[in-house]
Amino acid sequence: MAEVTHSTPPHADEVSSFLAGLAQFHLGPLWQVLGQQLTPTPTSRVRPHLWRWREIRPRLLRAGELVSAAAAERRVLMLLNPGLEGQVATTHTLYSGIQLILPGEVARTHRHTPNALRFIMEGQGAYTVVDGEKIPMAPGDFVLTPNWTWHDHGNEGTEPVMWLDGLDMPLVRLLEGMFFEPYAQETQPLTKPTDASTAEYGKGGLLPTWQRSTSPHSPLLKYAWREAREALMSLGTNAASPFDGTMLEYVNPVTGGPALPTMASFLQRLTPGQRTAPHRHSSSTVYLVVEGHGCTTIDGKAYEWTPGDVLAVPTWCVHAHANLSTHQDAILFSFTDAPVMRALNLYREEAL
Ligand code: 1HN
Repeated sequence: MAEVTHSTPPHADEVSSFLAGLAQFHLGPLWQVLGQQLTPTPTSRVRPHLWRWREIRPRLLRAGELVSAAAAERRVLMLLNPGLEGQVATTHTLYSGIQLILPGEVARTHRHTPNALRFIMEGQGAYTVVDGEKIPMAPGDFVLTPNWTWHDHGNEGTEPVMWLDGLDMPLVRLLEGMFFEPYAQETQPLTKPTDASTAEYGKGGLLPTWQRSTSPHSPLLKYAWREAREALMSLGTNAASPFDGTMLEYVNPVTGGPALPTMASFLQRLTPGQRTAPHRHSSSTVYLVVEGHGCTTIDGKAYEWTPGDVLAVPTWCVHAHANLSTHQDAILFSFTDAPVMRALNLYREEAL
């Protein structure tokens, strides 16, 4: 290659006409964008946001009057992040919504590559079926429908049932890994005993010797509320995390890892008056308030919550929780994209 030398500096108009001629070849000068790309810390368009149950619930019930489950495929009000206009996303990686199924309704069978989780908020009598296993669902239960498992829902009770859905759909779309398939019939045959995964993998650390799941998701598909709450409340609170209080993870009982390969899920307790220390991490979080009354401060702004409220915390935002009650515990359910960040060596956490 010939050596390039500048005897005279280039004229500004020479540079700008050079730059203007690049776009037609789909070329661009990196030196103009490097500062925006290599930010010292993550920059997110996601905004902290609180969705209030008293605003969601009546609108979801109204949707139940106006739209049938059959017409909707799934009757859900999406929790749309105000910083991500036009996107179906609660954070940049996580989607969440509140689903309603009325007595007698069926939400037909399908499968897709996004992983889904559910936390039941209200109502008895609903069930989900995952790959031929019927799973009755009651308030507080945490239920998985992992990547590519056939699933449908029904309500055999007498009251509306509502739950929080959490999916890794924005991440799957970014990665262009979306596949979806409807089942040929509305419902799938029941090929396993009811709650089979609880019988096999949900009995307190006792696992079958003749089989051991090697799947990338938890083989336990339901974590029942009674056991989860009891596990949380039976722990002492002295040694708890300064940042999270007493916090338990819903883990894969075989590996001890996250219940789903892309999403980690947690239940945490804040004792009356407890205030956690501020921290931040390179994972985004969706919180659901299960019990109590408190407040989460995110980058200096306070979000006050009561049961049923949902809170989105963007990545790398400083946050701290406070239980504002003097006599009642607060319990938060949450899910995050931390497993993805850890797998890619992008996870960081910082105390402030
Ligand atoms: C889905 O399949 C369900 O099965 C709920 O209940 C919410 C949101 C986006 C894409 C698929 C369900 C969903 C979803």
